[in-house]
Amino acid sequence: MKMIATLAILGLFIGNAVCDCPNGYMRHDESCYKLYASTKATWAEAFMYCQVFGSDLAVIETAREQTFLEGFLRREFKSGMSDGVWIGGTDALVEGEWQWVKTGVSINQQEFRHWWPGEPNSSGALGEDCMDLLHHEHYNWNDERCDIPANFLCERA
Ligand SMILES: *[C@@H]1O[C@H](CO)[C@@H](O)[C@H](O)[C@H]1NC(C)=O
Ligand SMILES: [Ca+2]
Ligand SMILES: [Ca+2]
Ligand SMILES: [Ca+2]
Repeated sequence: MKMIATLAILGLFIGNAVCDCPNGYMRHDESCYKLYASTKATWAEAFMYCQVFGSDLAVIETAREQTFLEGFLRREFKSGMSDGVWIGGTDALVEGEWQWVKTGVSINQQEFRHWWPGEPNSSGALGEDCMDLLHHEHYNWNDERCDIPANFLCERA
């Protein structure tokens, strides 16, 4: 009996260790997410912020993850936040060849892609090489100028 109780407690402990995210993160499936809603940074700064805290700019690989993040960001949105929220895609190395920086995986070849209609549009004279989720485009994917200060979304395992 005592043995079983010990095992049960141990199981609970291990179970929690697997399921818990660090304080301030939101769990979904195998990932923990943190939206930096009151810090605005360029894409490169946001990339570094995430790394400092043991995470990466978010990588969206499935429709399920996209749907969760749309709901999460919609709930968290409040006035004062930037329209766009940085995530971890860029085509800064080769124009038009989008990749997730964390993994180096080609976004163009990923089965799941979720660009807003008309995006990426490389708008403006300077073009747009960094990926964000725009509130006014329902958190679908957009290419944005990398030097714009915006809120950002980090993800960790
Ligand atoms: C191009 O993308 C920008 C955001 O990066 C958006 O604000 C703009 O409306 C888009 N332009 C067109 C014509 O879709
Ligand atoms: Ca992910
Ligand atoms: Ca581009
Ligand atoms: Ca764009």
